[in-house]
Amino acid sequence: MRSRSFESLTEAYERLLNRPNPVDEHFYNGIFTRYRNPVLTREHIPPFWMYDANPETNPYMMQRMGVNATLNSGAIRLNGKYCLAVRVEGADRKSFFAIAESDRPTEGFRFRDYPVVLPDTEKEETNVYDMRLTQHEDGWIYGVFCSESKDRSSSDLSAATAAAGIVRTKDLENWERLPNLVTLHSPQQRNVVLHPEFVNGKYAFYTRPMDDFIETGSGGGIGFGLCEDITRAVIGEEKIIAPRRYHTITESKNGAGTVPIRTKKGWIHIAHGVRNTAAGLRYVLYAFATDLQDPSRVIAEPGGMLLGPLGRERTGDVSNVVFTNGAIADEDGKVYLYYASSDTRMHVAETDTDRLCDYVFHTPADPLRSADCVRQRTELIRRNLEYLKK
Ligand code: M1P
Repeated sequence: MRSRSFESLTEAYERLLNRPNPVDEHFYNGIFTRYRNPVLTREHIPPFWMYDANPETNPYMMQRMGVNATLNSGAIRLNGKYCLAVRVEGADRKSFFAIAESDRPTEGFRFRDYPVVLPDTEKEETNVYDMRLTQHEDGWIYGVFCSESKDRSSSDLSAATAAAGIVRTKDLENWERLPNLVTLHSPQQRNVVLHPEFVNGKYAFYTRPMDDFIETGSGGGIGFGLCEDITRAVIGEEKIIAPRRYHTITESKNGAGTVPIRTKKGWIHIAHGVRNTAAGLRYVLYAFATDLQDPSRVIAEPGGMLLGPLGRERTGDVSNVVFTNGAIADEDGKVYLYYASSDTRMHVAETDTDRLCDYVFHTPADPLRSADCVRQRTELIRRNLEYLKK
């Protein structure tokens, strides 16, 4: 094979970053717009993160440190830029965070020169991933992520424990690490999200209690808990606000996704739901709303999924998965939902708060039985046929 020059690799990378990302005109559902290209793939990783650029020490110009995937990203608008805290997975399976930013919400994302260097305070921690970025009313930007460690109490080599790591920053550059969240009644936690406002003067977290690393066990869904001091965050009671349910998209598990979006009608949450199939777990996104004064009170719960894996999104390292942990709501009402497909690459879907509210408050709830689903649909068809006759 012919070795390529570092310059030609850099040119290809720049071409990719400058590629426009048109709307996917083949997709329509009235709820959101899809874009034709992913916003981030492993091809968006700067060549100087992977290659030794010096031909004297790298005569074959080969990757010395490969990257496998760019996925589950927290999102925030900061200093006018759309910023993603991306989960980058190296060829060695370890994930880390890196900030990619753009002036435009749907294209042009470029990684900052260096990945995020988290203070290394949790000595047992093996892996970190899926950071949610919350611009909190206390003035800090918090990053809440999964901090994974080997479970040394088990003889199973793969046994691990998941906890919620917490960092804070003002600029996405300098990070202060706080102790991991302690939940007194749940052995493990993943998919923890910090609410952006104080609730009753306290920090409010959406949790996902779990008995085990993969199975949530007795953990019945998305929880909600309050803590006094985020610098030593401890949650006692976790109230389940969005339970998983038999024969729905959340039967196996669910988890909070984006930081809730404040709208006139309530907080809009975009979460993930998981069901089991003969082909393995299938992850889709769904939405619900909670009360503005009491964000632990669900006030609207549309049935079914908001967004599922489609076309090329359906295959990847963990196929049949879409996952979100970041959205940006702009002042003009537009909402950019950043989601990963099949644990491999990042996409964006565009909508706005009015549409999201219309979707959340006017989509019928899941009636939980086929017979009732047919009744719901028959009623829609009957109304339509009557209306269209006029
Ligand atoms: O592989 C799909 C997703 O699995 C996990 O989500 P959950 O905890 O709900 O099962 C997460 O590890 C996530 O990173 C991953 O995308």
